[in-house]
Amino acid sequence: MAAAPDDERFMAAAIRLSQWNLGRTSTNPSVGCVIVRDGVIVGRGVTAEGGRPHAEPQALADAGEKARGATAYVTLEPCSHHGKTPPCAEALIAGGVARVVVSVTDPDERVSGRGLGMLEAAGIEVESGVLEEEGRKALTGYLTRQTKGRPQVILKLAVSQDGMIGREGEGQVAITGPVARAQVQMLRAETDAILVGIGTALADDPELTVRLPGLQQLSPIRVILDRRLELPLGSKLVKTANELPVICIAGPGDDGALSGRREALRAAGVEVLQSEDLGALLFALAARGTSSLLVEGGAQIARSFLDLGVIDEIWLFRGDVVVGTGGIPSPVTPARLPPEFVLERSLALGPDRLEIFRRPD
Ligand code: AOF
Ligand code: ZN
Repeated sequence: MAAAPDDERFMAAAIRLSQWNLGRTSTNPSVGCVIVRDGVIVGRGVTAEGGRPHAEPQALADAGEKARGATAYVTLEPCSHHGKTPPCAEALIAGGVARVVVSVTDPDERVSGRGLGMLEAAGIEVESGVLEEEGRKALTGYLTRQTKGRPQVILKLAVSQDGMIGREGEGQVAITGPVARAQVQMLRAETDAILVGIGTALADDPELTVRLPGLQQLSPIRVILDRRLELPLGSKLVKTANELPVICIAGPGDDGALSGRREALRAAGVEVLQSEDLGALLFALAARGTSSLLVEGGAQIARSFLDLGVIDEIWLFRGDVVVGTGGIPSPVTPARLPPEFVLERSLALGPDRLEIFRRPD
């Protein structure tokens, strides 16, 4: 049965609301819930920062007595388990809602189908799959970690007019302007972790934080692929490691040769992990609750992730400048894009342009 237009309209509102806390609820997904009575939204809730309380009890509290007989729209199936909070399905039952409309069922094995089952058993009318495609997009990080055991991976590249990402032997080359750079900071704020290779860390001495006013506390954890543990103790990354986690990923084996470096980095507050390969690294990051990973540099690393087939989205910032001689070619340009990716969004950012490509599931 096709969803009623009103159901889609209110689910769209719940999905928009869910974006409010994207990047702030890890390891929990950011879920949105609106409660509707006689065609009017009477309660709103979104998963709180840090993941709890969940969306539904907040929307119910917001609606108060008006929740009785109302319809709740939730982007993810209400939970049925006694975790760190009581089940949301129970809260909806106790709140007296007559109908629950869900976008995406929860793959978490403690919930999966049971949340809907509890509601139905209590005589509540239940519908799921409303605006499912949009709902899935809004929950991509969480769903990828639950179903694939790895974070959602976003590759960000800034490419000049002549298809370059920088210049050989130089640190940061300005490819895009301030509006595009602010957009990159927004993207960082919405992701759990950011990754660069040691080459980029050495050449640029980056901080990899969010510096937009008011959003500084949303900086992702920083992961450096640093096979031989070369990250300098004087780098900005190491100097800020006590305020915001930095994880250096050493290559496999060779314990003896690296032990001095490892101890020095650890003493400076850097976490050092060893990983066999990128697949194992992604698995380890997911196991510690990372739902989304932003891969920012450089070309070699972008290629390795692309070759492994684990890039879910490519954010291609197309700059206005020409790099010319000595340029480092981008592994991805609009003309040289892995064929499975489709353009999802294209927007102007001052003189530059952002194109977002997605690999369909
Ligand atoms: C909901 N509403 O807003 C969210 C849900 O560790 P806990 O007890 O907080 O449970 C985490 C699980 O709760 C998570 O894996 C997912 O299944 C669900 N998240 N559920 O009903 C929400 N954020
Ligand atoms: Zn819940």
